[in-house]
Amino acid sequence: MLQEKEVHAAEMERSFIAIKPDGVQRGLIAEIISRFERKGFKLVAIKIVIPTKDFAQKHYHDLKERPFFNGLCDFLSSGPVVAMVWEGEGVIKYGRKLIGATDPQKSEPGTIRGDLAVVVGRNIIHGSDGPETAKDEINLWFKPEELTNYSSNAEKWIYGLN
Ligand code: IDP
Ligand code: MG
Repeated sequence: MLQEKEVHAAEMERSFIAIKPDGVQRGLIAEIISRFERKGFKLVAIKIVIPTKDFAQKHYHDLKERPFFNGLCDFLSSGPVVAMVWEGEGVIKYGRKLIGATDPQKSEPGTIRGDLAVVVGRNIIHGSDGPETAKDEINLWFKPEELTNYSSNAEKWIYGLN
């Protein structure tokens, strides 16, 4: 029989979150990380990279038919990106809530894009939109050995575990 803590660990979900080149250049790394951290999500991988255009095209492959695809991939590969994996209950769906709507004009105040961005082409952050894309994106950006597994002391207070 699994202990409560083991059940909890097995239920933990992971999302790929990236601060795009505009967020990095505007000095918003700490602000964005802080919002995920204060919520109670756990950072399990992080690195700063300048993706190639080919890599950006892989990341956004679902959008290759869209008219903005080329500009989007040029933009993502134009400078450093902070690539992260965040872990926590419901982190994929709730991470998207923290981020806000794709178009910052439609993002609610209080969200990252609502508070910190103005136009859709420079919306500062990426977040996985579902469990399958989260898995694919984590595998694209990170090697398995770059992902950490650890428990934090805060977890028992965040989740109410004994
Ligand atoms: P998401 O980032 O909220 O998941 P997607 O529809 O997956 O939104 O689009 C990926 C990225 O493509 C957006 O974050 C935004 O940077 C860019 N994008 C989406 N729609 C447009 C558009 O109409 N014009 C320019 N860029 C766009
Ligand atoms: Mg998307």
